[in-house]
Amino acid sequence: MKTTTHSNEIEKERAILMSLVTPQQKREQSYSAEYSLEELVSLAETAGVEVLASLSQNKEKIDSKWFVGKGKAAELKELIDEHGANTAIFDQELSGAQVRNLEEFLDVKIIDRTQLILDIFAQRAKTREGIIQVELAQLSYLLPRLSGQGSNLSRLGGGIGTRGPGESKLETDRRHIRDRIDELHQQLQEFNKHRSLHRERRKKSGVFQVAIAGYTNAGKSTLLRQLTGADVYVENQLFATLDPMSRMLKLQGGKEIILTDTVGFIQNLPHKLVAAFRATLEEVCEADLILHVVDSSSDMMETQMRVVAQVLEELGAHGQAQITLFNKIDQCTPEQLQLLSTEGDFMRISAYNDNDLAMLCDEIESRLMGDSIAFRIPAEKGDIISLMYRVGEVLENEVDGSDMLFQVRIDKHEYEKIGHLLASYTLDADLVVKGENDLYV
Ligand SMILES: Nc1nc2c(ncn2[C@@H]2O[C@H](COP(=O)(O)OP(=O)(O)OP(=O)(O)O)[C@@H](O)[C@H]2O)c(=O)[nH]1
Ligand SMILES: [Mg+2]
Repeated sequence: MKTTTHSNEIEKERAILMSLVTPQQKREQSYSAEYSLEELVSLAETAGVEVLASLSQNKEKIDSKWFVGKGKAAELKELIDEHGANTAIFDQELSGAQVRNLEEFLDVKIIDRTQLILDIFAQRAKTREGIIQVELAQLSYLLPRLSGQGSNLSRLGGGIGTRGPGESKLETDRRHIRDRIDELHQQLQEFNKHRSLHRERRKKSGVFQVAIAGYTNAGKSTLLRQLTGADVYVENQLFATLDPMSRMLKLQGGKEIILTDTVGFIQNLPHKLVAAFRATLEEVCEADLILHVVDSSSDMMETQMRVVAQVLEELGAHGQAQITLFNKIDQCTPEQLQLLSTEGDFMRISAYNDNDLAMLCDEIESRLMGDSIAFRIPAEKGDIISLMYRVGEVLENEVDGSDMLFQVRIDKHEYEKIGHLLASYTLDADLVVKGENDLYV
C-alpha cells in the first residue's frame, strides 16, 4: 500500500512533521499531543511518505500567519534543509493563508493532518458511495483554501492533496470544483434515499442491526470476519476499512442479525470528514446494538475509548445500547489485563478465540432478545396464548390449575408492537427474570 499509481510521475514525499500544542488542547481530555504525533507518523507512512524527523511546540495561541511561532518556523526550515525534505506535514488543520505563508517561507509542500487522512481514504475507497464521499470531502476541504492563489493548485505538483479516488485526478479549477461539489451532493442524496429505504425494509422485517464501531486498527473487521466468515480486508494498518460491510449472522436460538463493520475513528478527526461520512455512519445510530471494539493491548486505550465516545456523541449515537469489547486480550500484559473492567457492559475477548466469540454471540442474543418475562394466562384465552409465541422465545411453560404459566424471552421489536395486549397478564415485577448477565464474568 505504500506506492500509489502516481508514484512514478512525482517525487516521493520526504517529510518533516510538525505539531503544535496549545493549552486548550491540553485541557481536552481525549487529546494526547505525543500520541497524536506518533499517529501522524503512521498516517504519513500509510500514505507512502518517508518521515525524516518531527518537531513540536508548546504555544499559548496558534499564530494566525505562521501557525507555529516565527522562531519555530525558522527551526523547521533548518531541519528541512538539513534533511533535504520536500514536504512539511502539520498535525493540525491549517488555514489557506497559513499554508501560503509557510509554503513561501519554507519552500516545500505543506500538508496537514486532514489532507493526509483524506489521501489515505482516497486510496482506500472502493464502493461508488465511498468514492463520492471522499471526493466530496476533499473538494470541500480545498475550496476555501483556494482563495487568492489563482485558479489552480498546480503548485502542489501531484502527490498528497491531489490524489482523487474518482476516474480522474482532482479537478483543480475553482468553478469546476463548485459544480462538481453540487453534482456529488446530488449523487450522495440518491445513495441516502436508497440507504434509508433499505433500512426501513430491514426494520420492518424485524432483523436486528448490530454495528461494529471503534478506533482504527482495534480489530473491527477481524471480528466481522471471524463471526461471519466474511471476506473482509484485515490489516495491521490505519484505516484498512473505509466502506462499511454488512453480513448476516445466525444466532444460537435461530435469530438472524445483520452485523455491520464501519470506518475506524481517530483523534483529531475533522468535523467535515465526519460529515462526509455521516450517511454511512448513520448505520451506527440506527443500530439496535453497538459493539464498541477496543484494542486493549494499546497503551493509548483510554484515549482511544474517549475519542470513540466523543465521535459517537457527535453522531448522536451515544445513548444507544452498547457493549464494549476489550479485544486483543491475548496480546495484553498482566498489568494491562488488570485495568480492564469486567462488570456491566464490558467483555474481554480475543477476536481469534472461538470460545470468546460464542460467549459474545450469547450476549448479543440476550441483549437483543431482552430480558425474559413471566406471564399467567387463563387456558381458554387461545388468542393471547398464540400472541405469547409471537412476542419472543418461550423458554418454559406449565399448567397451573386453569391457567398457563409462561416464561418468555422477549423480542424487543415484537414487544414494542404487541406488548400492550399482554400487559395485564404479566406476573408481578419480582418475577421478571433478567437475562444471563453473568455469562462473561
Ligand atoms: N492478537 C490479536 N490480534 C488481533 C485481534 N483482533 C484483531 N487483531 C489484529 O489487529 C489488526 C487490525 O485488525 P482489523 O480487523 O483490520 O482492524 P480494524 O478495526 O478493522 O481497523 P481499520 O479498518 O483500519 O479501522 C490486524 O493485524 C488483526 O489481525 C485479536 O484479538 N488478537
Ligand atoms: Mg477494518
